[in-house]
Amino acid sequence: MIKLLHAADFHLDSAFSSLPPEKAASRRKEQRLALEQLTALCGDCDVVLLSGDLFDSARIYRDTLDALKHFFAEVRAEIFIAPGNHDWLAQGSPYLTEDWGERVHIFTSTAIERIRLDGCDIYGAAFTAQEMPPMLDGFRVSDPEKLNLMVLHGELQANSVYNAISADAVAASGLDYLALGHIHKAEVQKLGRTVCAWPGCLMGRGFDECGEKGVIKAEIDKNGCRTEFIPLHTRKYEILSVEAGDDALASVCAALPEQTEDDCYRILLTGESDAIDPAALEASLAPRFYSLSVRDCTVPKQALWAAAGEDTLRGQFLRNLKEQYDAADAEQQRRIAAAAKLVTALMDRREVSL
Ligand SMILES: [Mn+2]
Repeated sequence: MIKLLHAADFHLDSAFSSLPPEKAASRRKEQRLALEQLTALCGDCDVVLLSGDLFDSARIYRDTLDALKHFFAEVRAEIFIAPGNHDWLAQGSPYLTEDWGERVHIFTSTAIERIRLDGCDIYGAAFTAQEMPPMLDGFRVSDPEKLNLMVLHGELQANSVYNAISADAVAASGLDYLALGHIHKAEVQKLGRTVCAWPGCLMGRGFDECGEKGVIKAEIDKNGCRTEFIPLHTRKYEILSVEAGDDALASVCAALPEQTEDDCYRILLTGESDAIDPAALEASLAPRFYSLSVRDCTVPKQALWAAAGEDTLRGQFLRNLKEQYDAADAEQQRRIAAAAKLVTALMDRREVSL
């Protein structure tokens, strides 16, 4: 049985161009610090598979190379890297110019190569350009009796310019585990008898990378594979939709989970409301977040009883309700107003959120 850690898409030294320079620099520092969490997770692993895009571009700070080397030096497992479309293997790439240590194996060819370990064969290949044609088509493992793992960057999407991988090619490969990168959301699928997985990116960098981010740990033998997603403690990006109601601040506070101080939130105010002031809300809520933006997506309240004077079914219905409304206490009024809103929305064939 082999224990492995599978990670990808670190995108170290991302520009974070939407942030002011000091905040962008501190986010890059956080990326380096996230590597320290990996060291502990690799403690009981035999093999570490890193499926590309470890660097966001060819512009890499020395601090980042040192942090990555430090991580590799601390890990006792054998480490395998398949460069991807952001860290493709070009002349001058740190994959070629730096000394990464004995246990770090970096695939350098676009043709799939094999590295033999006791008990398992590890296959892999490298992007040598930003775009790559399908690399897995026609591949078969050399020794089906052994445990066969592969590390590769690419996506399961026909016509992708980033090493389009077909389900048929995976199913025919004879691999036990295909460790992929490129998709920034964790996903595990079984294609034929091959477990095919993306761990997602190491940490969120924007609102297109929401939720928890982390790595996959797996235990594999010829009888099967058990995978587990392990989230890292990094800043999260979340988008939260909140029905604004009459008191948007109270509605947001009621909808928030605990402990959002380290996270980046975008709050979308929805429903019908009057006089939302997103800037004022942002100012009063800001201390609860690392960063916050509030967007007003509400529609103006329609004057609820405006059509009560009409000589129509709608008018009759609203007049009846308005009589009850005027005689009711506050709680009943809330319910009667909700009923009036709901029915008039249905009459207008508008979408209703309850
Ligand atoms: Mn990629």
